[in-house]
Amino acid sequence: MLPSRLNDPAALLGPAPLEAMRSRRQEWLARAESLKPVLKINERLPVGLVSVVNDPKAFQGCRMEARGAVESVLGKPLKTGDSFILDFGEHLTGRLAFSLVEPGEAADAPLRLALVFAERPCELEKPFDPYPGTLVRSWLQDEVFTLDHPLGFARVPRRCAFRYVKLTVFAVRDGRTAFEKVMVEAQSAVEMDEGAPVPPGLSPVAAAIDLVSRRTLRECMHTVFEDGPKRDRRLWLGDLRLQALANGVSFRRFDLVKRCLYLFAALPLEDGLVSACVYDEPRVRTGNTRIPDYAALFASTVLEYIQESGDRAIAAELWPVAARQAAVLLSLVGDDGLAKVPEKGWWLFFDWNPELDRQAPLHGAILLCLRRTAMLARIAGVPDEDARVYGDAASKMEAAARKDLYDEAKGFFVSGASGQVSVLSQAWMILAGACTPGEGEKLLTRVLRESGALPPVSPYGWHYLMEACALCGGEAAGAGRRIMEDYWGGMLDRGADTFWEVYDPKNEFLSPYGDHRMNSYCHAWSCSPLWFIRGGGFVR
Ligand code: RAM
Repeated sequence: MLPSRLNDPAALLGPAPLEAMRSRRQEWLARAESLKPVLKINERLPVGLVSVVNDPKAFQGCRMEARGAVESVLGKPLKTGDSFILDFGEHLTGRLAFSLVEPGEAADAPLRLALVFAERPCELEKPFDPYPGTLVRSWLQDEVFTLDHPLGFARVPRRCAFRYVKLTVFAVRDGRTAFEKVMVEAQSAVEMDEGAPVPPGLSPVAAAIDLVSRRTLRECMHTVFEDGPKRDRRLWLGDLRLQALANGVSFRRFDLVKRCLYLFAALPLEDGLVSACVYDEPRVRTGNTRIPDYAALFASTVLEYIQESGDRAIAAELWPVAARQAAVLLSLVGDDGLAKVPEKGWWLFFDWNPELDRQAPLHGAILLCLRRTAMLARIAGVPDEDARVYGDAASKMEAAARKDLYDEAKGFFVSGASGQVSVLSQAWMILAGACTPGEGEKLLTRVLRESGALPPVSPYGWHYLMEACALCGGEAAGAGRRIMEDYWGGMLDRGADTFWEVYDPKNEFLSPYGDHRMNSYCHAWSCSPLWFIRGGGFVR
């Protein structure tokens, strides 16, 4: 049995944390504002012309083929119907701009251009419409841009994320205007070579994954850590934790991590749970989303930030937020010490695999949260008698996990009424300390051989398996390295120059949104191999 007050968030440490959060909101917002980075803008030029070709052997059935030098379209008088695709050589985030000249007589009529920006060839393979997806169509990056006076410098207003851009001349006074130069004003809070140098002695595959992870992270670092620069362009706590880990061993821009922590602290939901996401544009505000497994990561993210940056003062400052997360999350734990999947009002994420039973992962996430909260309490200077509740609650949940969620016959942690065996149930239980690293090592090596164990489908899900592997060490660490090389290396083999939101080697068209073109092909949470390569210690 849990001590009864642990089941009652209002009773746990009283209302003080919530009141402290409310009273400090303005101060935290002001601190976040003072840490807003000035973005670095670099002009980037296209490296060639390409066209999309259908190829059943290529990923998603299409690929780019080179079509000559950019110079062949520069200076050439434009005609209605002209169309070409520029390749910028790597994923960029920013605004397309160009300068136009008059090759002969004055350009006396507007230039109307159709633009399609693409992270991957699939976005240019066929028209976006009819659009079958479930997310709003406007995330797809097509624009019509009309320039009244097609002479001199012009900039497309929308910030886009892309490697390729298709330009089609809808209408122009034929022959009166020409592109002199087409460029991207690429933006990020960081430059590629900033921060820690690439460690020497990496294997070729680790070096390639390191580079693409770093580029993925750079592309997601703007005035906040965004989840994806194409979509949703917002700060999510689950993504932030992995970005912050990768940032700690690469760009080391701790100001941006701190800014994001303040934003989450200042913009919670009514009951003090941190919102799973917050918006930064056009002004900061809460995203109103309850994801327990994200809120459970708040204390971990603060702790890891302290470990990397040495900024211990933030522990006491953000302590009320961490305390409040533990209190609200404990409302999901029954008297028997087991986490219960709430019926409504919450979104349990963990991965994009809809078949995942989330009860055991939820149990692990809350247990991990309690342990990290107890650690943070020590740094924050919380008196032992107040901090003890977290350790006590963790012990109860650990015992309940071993008693009721471990299936001796199957030899795995199981989840929900169906007793599902999944990769993620093992990973979260191990990370939460529901078993020893030695037991975890055996569990992981077995679950990876078990064909019936449900796998994740996103780099986010696979990250937590790799983190469990790194924690257990031994054979599991080797398995972690192979997962990284196969899964992230698999994206590289399929032409990734940034890592993706979703990747299922068995289903190239998988999308949580009903259209693979809506997937984000430069996605924050997939940058975490950088952390394993540079800090996790198992991938040299
Ligand atoms: C989507 C994004 C984001 C993720 C949430 C849960 O909106 O992919 O990265 O954190 O879902």
